[in-house]
Amino acid sequence: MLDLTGKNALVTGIANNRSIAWGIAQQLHKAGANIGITYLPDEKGKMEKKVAELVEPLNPSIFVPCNVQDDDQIQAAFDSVQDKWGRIDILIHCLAFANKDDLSGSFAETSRSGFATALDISTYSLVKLCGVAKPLMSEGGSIVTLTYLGGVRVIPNYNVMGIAKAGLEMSVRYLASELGPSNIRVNAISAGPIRTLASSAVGGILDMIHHVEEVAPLRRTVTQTEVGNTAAFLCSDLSSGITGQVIYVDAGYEIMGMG
Ligand code: NAD
Ligand code: 0WE
Repeated sequence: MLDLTGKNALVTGIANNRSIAWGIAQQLHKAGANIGITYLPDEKGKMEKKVAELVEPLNPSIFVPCNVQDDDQIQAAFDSVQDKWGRIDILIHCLAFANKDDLSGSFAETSRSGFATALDISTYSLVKLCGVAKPLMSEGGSIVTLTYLGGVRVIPNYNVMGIAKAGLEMSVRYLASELGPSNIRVNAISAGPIRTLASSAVGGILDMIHHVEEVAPLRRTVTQTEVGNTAAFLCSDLSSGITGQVIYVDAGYEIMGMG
């Protein structure tokens, strides 16, 4: 049985009730994990209030700000993990960002700073969080990140995010190799397109979703809950032999040649 009782799980990337991270947090909670939440703070504290209300039913024992571009905030978040839990078993990395201008038009014209921002937030943050989490994963652990097919194939307009996801998937392999001897597993879930805050801000996402509904073997898209269930599996002992992998949760779309 899938059982996460007694496991401490830190979940990043919840912005609202459509976030993939919210689907994951709910399934981890259902499986019995203790939940800790980090959120991206804004100046007015609006995000803090919104996310706090949303996650209340999960009784999070940790609720801390963490902008992954700020090393001090990352350290403070893991200091509170150390204080409250003493140990962490599960880390969910479920965030990405590129400037909106860099998700359309010419990839060749991506600015140096836009490229750096996308890779800092979407790729380097996994490396950094793993480095800080490692000493706290004293009984082994499982780290899961979210990626997209645009890191392997050219998907129109995904542009610099494709390079960020390619780097993310390769980071998963290097991290899995390095943390494996400490019994820490690192895997990625490659989700099919889902309507979320991030994806809805992208022009043409609805057409893309309709395309997947026509072509994917299951003739539909996937839900946050389905991604959450796969994350729960990857965080549980049921997947104890799996590390360094990218698992597609995409209704089968990735296998198709005439996509
Ligand atoms: P979302 O907008 O709900 O989540 C993105 C999160 O990133 C937000 O919670 C936001 O606060 C956070 N974030 C952005 N910049 C940050 C920073 N500097 N520090 C900390 N947090 C920051 O959208 P989502 O679709 O749930 O995205 C979650 C993950 O899933 C991303 O990695 C995305 O690439 C991936 N993904 C999404 C889809 C999709 O179609 N929605 C498909 C495959 C993979
Ligand atoms: O990884 C993502 C979303 C990434 C994303 C989205 C935004 C929109 C708003 C990163 N940064 C931003 N910045 C913003 O200002 N997905 C997998 C969803 C997605 O995004 C696409 C897609 C799909 C699918 C962009 C172009 C084409 C397809």
